[in-house]
Amino acid sequence: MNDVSKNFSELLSLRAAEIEAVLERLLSPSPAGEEIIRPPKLLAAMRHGVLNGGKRIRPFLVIEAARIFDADREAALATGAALELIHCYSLIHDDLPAMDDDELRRGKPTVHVAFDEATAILAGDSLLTLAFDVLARPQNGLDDTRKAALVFGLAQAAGIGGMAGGQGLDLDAEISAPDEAGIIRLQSMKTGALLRYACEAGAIVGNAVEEERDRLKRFGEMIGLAFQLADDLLDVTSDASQMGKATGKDAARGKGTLVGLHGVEWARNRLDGLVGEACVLLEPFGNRADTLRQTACFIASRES
Ligand code: GRG
Repeated sequence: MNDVSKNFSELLSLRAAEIEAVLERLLSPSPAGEEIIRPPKLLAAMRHGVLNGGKRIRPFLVIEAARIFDADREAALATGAALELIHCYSLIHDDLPAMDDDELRRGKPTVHVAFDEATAILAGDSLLTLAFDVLARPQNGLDDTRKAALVFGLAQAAGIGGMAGGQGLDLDAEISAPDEAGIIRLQSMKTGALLRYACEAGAIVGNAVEEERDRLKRFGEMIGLAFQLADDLLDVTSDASQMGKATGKDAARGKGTLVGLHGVEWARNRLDGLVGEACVLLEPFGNRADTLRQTACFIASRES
Protein backbone atom coordinates (compact mmCIF):
# COMPACT_ATOMS: atom_id res chain seq x y z
CA MET A 1 0.00 0.00 0.00
CA ASN A 2 1.44 3.43 -0.93
CA ASP A 3 1.37 6.47 1.39
CA VAL A 4 -1.70 8.04 -0.24
CA SER A 5 -3.82 4.92 0.12
CA LYS A 6 -2.49 4.27 3.64
CA ASN A 7 -3.49 7.80 4.70
CA PHE A 8 -6.83 7.38 2.98
CA SER A 9 -7.54 4.10 4.79
CA GLU A 10 -6.63 5.71 8.08
CA LEU A 11 -8.98 8.63 7.39
CA LEU A 12 -11.77 6.21 6.43
CA SER A 13 -11.29 4.35 9.75
CA LEU A 14 -11.20 7.60 11.71
CA ARG A 15 -14.45 8.83 10.14
CA ALA A 16 -16.05 5.39 10.63
CA ALA A 17 -15.23 5.62 14.35
CA GLU A 18 -16.72 9.14 14.52
CA ILE A 19 -19.90 8.01 12.79
CA GLU A 20 -20.15 4.89 14.95
CA ALA A 21 -20.02 7.04 18.08
CA VAL A 22 -23.04 8.99 16.74
CA LEU A 23 -24.86 5.78 15.73
CA GLU A 24 -24.16 4.29 19.17
CA ARG A 25 -25.80 7.35 20.80
CA LEU A 26 -28.78 7.24 18.42
CA LEU A 27 -29.32 3.57 19.25
CA SER A 28 -29.04 3.88 23.02
CA PRO A 29 -31.70 2.29 25.24
CA SER A 30 -33.03 5.65 26.50
CA PRO A 31 -36.13 6.92 24.69
CA ALA A 32 -35.49 10.14 22.72
CA GLY A 33 -37.94 13.06 22.54
CA GLU A 34 -41.55 11.88 22.76
CA GLU A 35 -40.75 8.16 22.43
CA ILE A 36 -42.38 6.01 25.13
CA ILE A 37 -39.95 3.10 25.45
CA ARG A 38 -37.48 1.34 23.17
CA PRO A 39 -38.36 -2.39 23.21
CA PRO A 40 -35.09 -4.17 24.09
CA LYS A 41 -35.28 -6.99 21.53
CA LEU A 42 -36.10 -4.65 18.66
CA LEU A 43 -33.35 -2.26 19.72
CA ALA A 44 -30.88 -5.16 19.92
CA ALA A 45 -31.82 -6.18 16.36
CA MET A 46 -31.35 -2.60 15.13
CA ARG A 47 -27.96 -2.41 16.81
CA HIS A 48 -27.00 -5.78 15.29
CA GLY A 49 -27.82 -4.44 11.84
CA VAL A 50 -26.00 -1.14 12.31
CA LEU A 51 -23.09 -1.52 14.74
CA ASN A 52 -21.47 -4.36 12.85
CA GLY A 53 -18.46 -3.01 11.03
CA GLY A 54 -19.56 -1.53 7.71
CA LYS A 55 -17.17 0.66 5.75
CA ARG A 56 -19.40 3.73 6.40
CA ILE A 57 -18.61 5.01 2.93
CA ARG A 58 -21.87 6.99 2.59
CA PRO A 59 -21.38 9.06 5.77
CA PHE A 60 -17.74 9.46 4.77
CA LEU A 61 -18.88 11.08 1.52
CA VAL A 62 -21.30 13.38 3.37
CA ILE A 63 -18.59 14.50 5.78
CA GLU A 64 -15.90 14.99 3.14
CA ALA A 65 -18.24 16.79 0.71
CA ALA A 66 -19.33 19.06 3.58
CA ARG A 67 -15.69 19.76 4.49
CA ILE A 68 -15.13 21.35 1.07
CA PHE A 69 -17.45 24.13 2.29
CA ASP A 70 -16.17 24.28 5.88
CA ALA A 71 -19.55 23.04 7.05
CA ASP A 72 -20.63 22.55 10.64
CA ARG A 73 -19.09 19.25 11.73
CA GLU A 74 -21.91 18.10 14.03
CA ALA A 75 -24.51 18.72 11.31
CA ALA A 76 -22.45 16.74 8.79
CA LEU A 77 -22.08 13.86 11.26
CA ALA A 78 -25.82 13.82 11.99
CA THR A 79 -26.63 13.83 8.26
CA GLY A 80 -24.11 11.08 7.57
CA ALA A 81 -25.52 8.99 10.42
CA ALA A 82 -29.07 9.42 9.10
CA LEU A 83 -27.95 8.17 5.69
CA GLU A 84 -26.13 5.19 7.20
CA LEU A 85 -29.31 4.23 9.08
CA ILE A 86 -31.15 4.09 5.74
CA HIS A 87 -28.35 2.04 4.19
CA CYS A 88 -28.41 -0.43 7.10
CA TYR A 89 -32.20 -0.75 6.92
CA SER A 90 -31.87 -1.59 3.22
CA LEU A 91 -29.28 -4.27 3.92
CA ILE A 92 -31.44 -5.87 6.64
CA HIS A 93 -34.45 -6.01 4.33
CA ASP A 94 -32.36 -7.07 1.33
CA ASP A 95 -31.05 -10.07 3.30
CA LEU A 96 -34.55 -11.35 4.20
CA PRO A 97 -35.69 -14.71 2.79
CA ALA A 98 -38.29 -12.91 0.64
CA MET A 99 -35.52 -10.89 -1.02
CA ASP A 100 -31.91 -12.05 -1.35
CA ASP A 101 -32.13 -14.69 1.41
CA ASP A 102 -28.63 -14.19 2.83
CA GLU A 103 -27.26 -15.55 6.08
CA LEU A 104 -24.07 -13.52 6.22
CA ARG A 105 -23.60 -9.75 6.20
CA ARG A 106 -20.42 -7.88 7.14
CA GLY A 107 -19.06 -11.28 8.18
CA LYS A 108 -21.80 -11.85 10.79
CA PRO A 109 -25.20 -13.59 10.83
CA THR A 110 -27.86 -11.43 9.16
CA VAL A 111 -30.49 -9.85 11.42
CA HIS A 112 -33.27 -12.35 10.60
CA VAL A 113 -30.86 -15.21 11.37
CA ALA A 114 -29.63 -13.70 14.65
CA PHE A 115 -33.20 -12.73 15.65
CA ASP A 116 -36.24 -13.64 13.53
CA GLU A 117 -37.87 -12.43 10.34
CA ALA A 118 -40.58 -10.30 11.93
CA THR A 119 -38.01 -8.57 14.14
CA ALA A 120 -35.73 -7.97 11.15
CA ILE A 121 -38.61 -6.33 9.23
CA LEU A 122 -39.41 -4.10 12.20
CA ALA A 123 -35.74 -3.27 12.76
CA GLY A 124 -35.51 -2.07 9.15
CA ASP A 125 -38.74 -0.07 9.49
CA SER A 126 -37.52 1.56 12.70
CA LEU A 127 -34.12 2.48 11.19
CA LEU A 128 -35.81 4.01 8.15
CA THR A 129 -38.00 6.15 10.38
CA LEU A 130 -35.18 7.05 12.76
CA ALA A 131 -33.19 8.45 9.83
CA PHE A 132 -35.84 11.10 9.15
CA ASP A 133 -36.18 11.77 12.89
CA VAL A 134 -32.43 12.54 13.02
CA LEU A 135 -32.63 14.97 10.07
CA ALA A 136 -35.73 16.74 11.34
CA ARG A 137 -34.99 16.95 15.07
CA PRO A 138 -34.72 20.46 16.47
CA GLN A 139 -31.22 20.21 17.92
CA ASN A 140 -29.17 19.07 14.92
CA GLY A 141 -27.60 22.46 14.17
CA LEU A 142 -29.29 23.11 10.80
CA ASP A 143 -31.80 25.76 9.78
CA ASP A 144 -35.23 24.69 8.55
CA THR A 145 -34.47 25.34 4.87
CA ARG A 146 -31.52 22.96 4.87
CA LYS A 147 -33.39 20.41 6.99
CA ALA A 148 -36.26 20.40 4.50
CA ALA A 149 -33.83 20.01 1.56
CA LEU A 150 -32.07 17.11 3.31
CA VAL A 151 -35.34 15.36 4.23
CA PHE A 152 -36.73 15.82 0.71
CA GLY A 153 -33.53 14.60 -0.92
CA LEU A 154 -33.29 11.54 1.31
CA ALA A 155 -36.93 10.61 0.74
CA GLN A 156 -36.41 10.84 -3.02
CA ALA A 157 -33.17 8.85 -2.90
CA ALA A 158 -34.55 6.07 -0.69
CA GLY A 159 -38.08 5.72 -2.06
CA ILE A 160 -39.91 4.42 -5.09
CA GLY A 161 -37.92 6.49 -7.58
CA GLY A 162 -34.64 5.65 -5.87
CA MET A 163 -33.32 2.74 -3.82
CA ALA A 164 -36.58 0.91 -3.05
CA GLY A 165 -37.72 1.32 -6.67
CA GLY A 166 -34.35 -0.01 -7.82
CA GLN A 167 -34.82 -3.02 -5.58
CA GLY A 168 -38.24 -3.52 -7.19
CA LEU A 169 -36.64 -3.46 -10.65
CA ASP A 170 -34.03 -5.89 -9.35
CA LEU A 171 -36.74 -8.37 -8.37
CA ASP A 172 -38.27 -8.02 -11.86
CA ALA A 173 -34.83 -8.60 -13.39
CA GLU A 174 -34.82 -12.14 -11.99
CA ILE A 175 -37.85 -12.92 -14.14
CA SER A 176 -36.83 -11.07 -17.27
CA ALA A 177 -33.26 -9.81 -17.78
CA PRO A 178 -33.10 -6.09 -18.56
CA ASP A 179 -31.08 -4.70 -21.48
CA GLU A 180 -27.99 -2.57 -20.89
CA ALA A 181 -29.96 0.68 -20.40
CA GLY A 182 -32.26 -1.17 -18.00
CA ILE A 183 -29.32 -2.51 -15.99
CA ILE A 184 -27.80 0.98 -15.70
CA ARG A 185 -31.14 2.51 -14.64
CA LEU A 186 -31.75 -0.23 -12.06
CA GLN A 187 -28.28 0.19 -10.59
CA SER A 188 -28.38 3.97 -10.54
CA MET A 189 -31.58 3.69 -8.47
CA LYS A 190 -30.75 0.74 -6.23
CA THR A 191 -27.17 1.65 -5.36
CA GLY A 192 -26.48 5.00 -7.00
CA ALA A 193 -29.27 7.08 -5.46
CA LEU A 194 -27.88 6.95 -1.91
CA LEU A 195 -24.31 7.65 -3.04
CA ARG A 196 -25.48 10.60 -5.11
CA TYR A 197 -27.46 11.87 -2.14
CA ALA A 198 -24.42 11.48 0.13
CA CYS A 199 -22.43 13.95 -1.97
CA GLU A 200 -25.33 16.34 -2.48
CA ALA A 201 -26.21 16.24 1.22
CA GLY A 202 -22.65 17.31 2.10
CA ALA A 203 -23.11 20.31 -0.19
CA ILE A 204 -26.49 21.13 1.38
CA VAL A 205 -25.05 20.98 4.90
CA GLY A 206 -22.23 23.24 3.70
CA ASN A 207 -24.64 25.80 2.22
CA ALA A 208 -23.08 25.38 -1.23
CA VAL A 209 -24.45 27.45 -4.12
CA GLU A 210 -26.61 25.61 -6.67
CA GLU A 211 -23.84 25.09 -9.23
CA GLU A 212 -21.55 23.53 -6.64
CA ARG A 213 -24.33 21.37 -5.24
CA ASP A 214 -25.13 20.14 -8.74
CA ARG A 215 -21.48 19.32 -9.39
CA LEU A 216 -21.29 17.21 -6.24
CA LYS A 217 -24.53 15.49 -7.14
CA ARG A 218 -23.10 14.55 -10.55
CA PHE A 219 -19.87 13.41 -8.90
CA GLY A 220 -22.03 11.19 -6.64
CA GLU A 221 -23.80 9.81 -9.70
CA MET A 222 -20.49 8.85 -11.34
CA ILE A 223 -19.09 7.16 -8.26
CA GLY A 224 -22.43 5.40 -7.80
CA LEU A 225 -21.98 3.80 -11.22
CA ALA A 226 -18.38 2.95 -10.31
CA PHE A 227 -19.45 1.48 -6.97
CA GLN A 228 -21.93 -0.89 -8.58
CA LEU A 229 -19.54 -1.90 -11.33
CA ALA A 230 -16.87 -2.66 -8.70
CA ASP A 231 -19.47 -4.65 -6.75
CA ASP A 232 -20.35 -6.69 -9.84
CA LEU A 233 -16.65 -7.31 -10.48
CA LEU A 234 -16.14 -8.44 -6.89
CA ASP A 235 -19.12 -10.76 -7.24
CA VAL A 236 -17.20 -12.70 -9.90
CA THR A 237 -13.61 -12.22 -8.70
CA SER A 238 -13.72 -12.56 -4.89
CA ASP A 239 -14.88 -15.08 -2.31
CA ALA A 240 -17.28 -14.87 0.64
CA SER A 241 -14.54 -14.63 3.29
CA GLN A 242 -13.14 -11.53 1.58
CA MET A 243 -16.55 -9.87 1.16
CA GLY A 244 -18.21 -10.88 4.44
CA LYS A 245 -21.25 -11.95 2.39
CA ALA A 246 -22.12 -14.55 -0.26
CA THR A 247 -20.59 -13.97 -3.72
CA GLY A 248 -21.31 -15.34 -7.20
CA LYS A 249 -25.04 -14.88 -6.61
CA ASP A 250 -25.73 -12.62 -9.59
CA ALA A 251 -24.32 -15.10 -12.09
CA ALA A 252 -26.04 -18.02 -10.34
CA ARG A 253 -29.39 -16.24 -10.74
CA GLY A 254 -28.72 -15.27 -14.32
CA LYS A 255 -29.06 -11.64 -13.21
CA GLY A 256 -27.84 -9.20 -15.83
CA THR A 257 -24.82 -7.12 -14.92
CA LEU A 258 -22.50 -5.03 -17.08
CA VAL A 259 -19.66 -7.41 -16.19
CA GLY A 260 -21.80 -10.28 -17.48
CA LEU A 261 -22.56 -8.37 -20.69
CA HIS A 262 -19.10 -7.00 -21.47
CA GLY A 263 -16.59 -9.01 -19.42
CA VAL A 264 -14.05 -8.27 -16.70
CA GLU A 265 -11.52 -6.43 -18.89
CA TRP A 266 -14.15 -4.01 -20.21
CA ALA A 267 -15.42 -3.40 -16.66
CA ARG A 268 -11.93 -2.53 -15.39
CA ASN A 269 -11.46 -0.01 -18.22
CA ARG A 270 -14.91 1.45 -17.68
CA LEU A 271 -14.13 1.87 -13.97
CA ASP A 272 -11.02 3.89 -14.82
CA GLY A 273 -13.11 6.03 -17.18
CA LEU A 274 -15.78 6.68 -14.54
CA VAL A 275 -13.20 7.71 -11.94
CA GLY A 276 -11.65 10.09 -14.48
CA GLU A 277 -15.02 11.66 -15.34
CA ALA A 278 -15.90 11.96 -11.66
CA CYS A 279 -12.62 13.73 -10.86
CA VAL A 280 -13.07 16.25 -13.71
CA LEU A 281 -16.25 17.42 -11.94
CA LEU A 282 -14.20 18.28 -8.84
CA GLU A 283 -11.72 20.54 -10.63
CA PRO A 284 -13.23 23.87 -9.48
CA PHE A 285 -12.74 22.81 -5.85
CA GLY A 286 -8.97 22.42 -6.24
CA ASN A 287 -7.16 20.56 -3.47
CA ARG A 288 -10.11 20.96 -1.09
CA ALA A 289 -11.62 18.00 -2.97
CA ASP A 290 -8.55 15.74 -2.75
CA THR A 291 -10.22 13.34 -0.31
CA LEU A 292 -13.22 12.98 -2.61
CA ARG A 293 -10.85 12.20 -5.51
CA GLN A 294 -9.22 9.51 -3.41
CA THR A 295 -12.67 8.18 -2.49
CA ALA A 296 -13.50 7.76 -6.18
CA CYS A 297 -10.30 5.73 -6.64
CA PHE A 298 -11.00 3.71 -3.48
CA ILE A 299 -14.52 2.86 -4.64
CA ALA A 300 -13.25 1.64 -8.00
CA SER A 301 -10.44 -0.47 -6.57
CA ARG A 302 -12.01 -1.71 -3.31
CA GLU A 303 -11.54 -5.35 -2.41
CA SER A 304 -14.53 -5.83 -0.12
C1 GRG B 1 -34.58 -3.63 0.56
C2 GRG B 1 -35.49 -1.33 0.03
C3 GRG B 1 -34.41 -2.32 -0.08
C4 GRG B 1 -33.33 -1.99 -0.77
C5 GRG B 1 -32.14 -2.83 -0.86
C6 GRG B 1 -28.88 -1.52 -1.25
C7 GRG B 1 -29.82 -2.62 -1.56
C8 GRG B 1 -31.21 -2.23 -1.86
C9 GRG B 1 -29.44 -3.89 -1.52
C10 GRG B 1 -28.08 -4.35 -1.22
C11 GRG B 1 -27.67 -5.37 -2.19
C12 GRG B 1 -26.34 -5.12 -2.73
C13 GRG B 1 -25.29 -6.05 -2.31
C14 GRG B 1 -26.14 -4.09 -3.54
C15 GRG B 1 -24.83 -3.80 -4.11
C16 GRG B 1 -24.19 -2.57 -3.61
C17 GRG B 1 -24.22 -2.43 -2.14
C18 GRG B 1 -25.29 -1.55 -1.61
C19 GRG B 1 -23.31 -3.02 -1.39
C20 GRG B 1 -23.21 -2.88 0.08
O1 GRG B 1 -22.72 -1.59 0.42
P1 GRG B 1 -21.30 -1.37 1.10
O2 GRG B 1 -20.22 -2.08 0.32
O3 GRG B 1 -21.52 -2.17 2.45
O4 GRG B 1 -21.10 0.07 1.35
P2 GRG B 1 -21.01 -1.89 3.92
O5 GRG B 1 -21.22 -3.21 4.62
O6 GRG B 1 -19.56 -1.50 3.88
O7 GRG B 1 -21.88 -0.80 4.45
